[in-house]
Amino acid sequence: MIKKILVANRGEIAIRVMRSCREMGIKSVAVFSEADRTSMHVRFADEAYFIGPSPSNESYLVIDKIIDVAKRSGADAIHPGYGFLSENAEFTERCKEEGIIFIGPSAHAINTMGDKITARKKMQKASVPVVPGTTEPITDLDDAVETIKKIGLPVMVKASAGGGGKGMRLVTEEKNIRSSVNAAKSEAKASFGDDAVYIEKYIDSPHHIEFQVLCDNHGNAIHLFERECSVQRRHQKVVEETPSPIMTDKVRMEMGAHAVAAAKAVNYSGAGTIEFIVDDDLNYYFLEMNTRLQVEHPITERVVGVDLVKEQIKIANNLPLDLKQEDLFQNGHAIEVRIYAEDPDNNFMPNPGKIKHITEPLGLGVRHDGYVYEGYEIPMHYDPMISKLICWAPTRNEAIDRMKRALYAYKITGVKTSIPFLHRIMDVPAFKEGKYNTHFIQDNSKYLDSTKEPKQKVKDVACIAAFVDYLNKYESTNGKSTESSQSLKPWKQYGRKISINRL
Ligand code: MV4
Repeated sequence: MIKKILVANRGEIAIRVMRSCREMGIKSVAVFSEADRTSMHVRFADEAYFIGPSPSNESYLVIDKIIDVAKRSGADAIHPGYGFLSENAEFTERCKEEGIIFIGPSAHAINTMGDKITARKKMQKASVPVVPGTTEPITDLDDAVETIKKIGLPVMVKASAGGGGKGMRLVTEEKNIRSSVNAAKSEAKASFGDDAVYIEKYIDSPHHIEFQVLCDNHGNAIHLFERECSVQRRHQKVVEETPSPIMTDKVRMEMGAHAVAAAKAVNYSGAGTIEFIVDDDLNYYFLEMNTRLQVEHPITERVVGVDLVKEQIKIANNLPLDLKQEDLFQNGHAIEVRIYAEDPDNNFMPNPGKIKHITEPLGLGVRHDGYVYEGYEIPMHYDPMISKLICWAPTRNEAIDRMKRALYAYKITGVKTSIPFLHRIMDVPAFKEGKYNTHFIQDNSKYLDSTKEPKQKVKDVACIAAFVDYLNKYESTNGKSTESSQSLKPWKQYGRKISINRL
């Protein structure tokens, strides 16, 4: 049985993993770079080891360094979190060679799902619906033109080694086919060292809905229902919720069964996510599989009542799943928002810096997974995500109200954050009605773009002008009350007339 886990990550996810370790009586080992000397995950762990310079390719991404710390600390297993080495097949192989348990799937599963053309073939064989398109790399431009005419425009040209929005091109006109395929190929070659591209029919205004799966090493596989992740900005998720507002019980059960079949097709082990794109008529298509624990896993944990990290560790210990599909159900509604150190009023520019003050929201139904503290300086070397706020309530409307309450109570100064933007999302009619797709943010800029309402400085000036105007009137009457000022003292009257917050 695993007694000590090296957490090959930083930030909120490192802490999240260590929390489950502690509950299970497992010791945790942190690794940290130069920029992370004062990071919270270092204090949270039972032991911590320095692994070099701040850039991740000189620290968190260096396989030899991670393996070396695992050996020196006597860790039996490595949890990779998300990002960094979490979907690196070479790393999982190295762990195996060194006799260290990698908490995650095999290199085979990572490689098969990592190559989108191979994954599409596998899914077709397993009768999982994929987007209509090609299952072989495009080698001949004339063939490409023929295929596209058959599928019908518009189409997407995608890099086989891509994913998460990288290396994609939309083709809307026949005359652009050749140049788009060529451009996609050279882009794919430059980004991934692999110029294989394939073609899919373009699904307009889709939903992004994903299913959480858990698979043990004894052939048992279950799904833990869906997460609706359509609120995205430049392929970055901003809000996630479960259940999906558009899902029906019938489609949910079908998609869940396909998600389990998809995972089984690659002999999956551990926690994984099957992504689908879904149109407004609830036609759904496999898009890709994420072979790791995901950022948005807490909403599933809250609604299904399962600690996913604990399950990952039990599976890594070769224990059979004790959860049964028929015993699982979705209880209530959970929403997660991601808080970034970014300025939403300045094109989401990263805003690293020192946290002057932080008050984290608390109370019924609120979970806050973070890592920053007062005086902490957010390094510029890593993802600017500060924390995740997860709210649960019996119904979706109550969960939204609770999220608004928690966002209102969440105070951070020193760095700009996306909190005001997230608050605005909760008030967008289409979000409240649950009628949104992946175009939500661009479609609702009139509600979301703060530059369309007066800036705080303008409000301040308006306030001062109103006060000066008042003083002028007061002084012109020699301190005697006028009709409008009546008998109130100036400050009192000012206070009643003008509430800064209401301006
Ligand atoms: C698509 C698509 C429409 N049709 N594929 C973007 C991320 C990557 N995982 C796949 N993506 C898309 N693939 C076809 N055939 C639209 C998108 C897409 C998208 C998908 C999920 C969530 C947000 C998105 C935003 C823009 C485009």
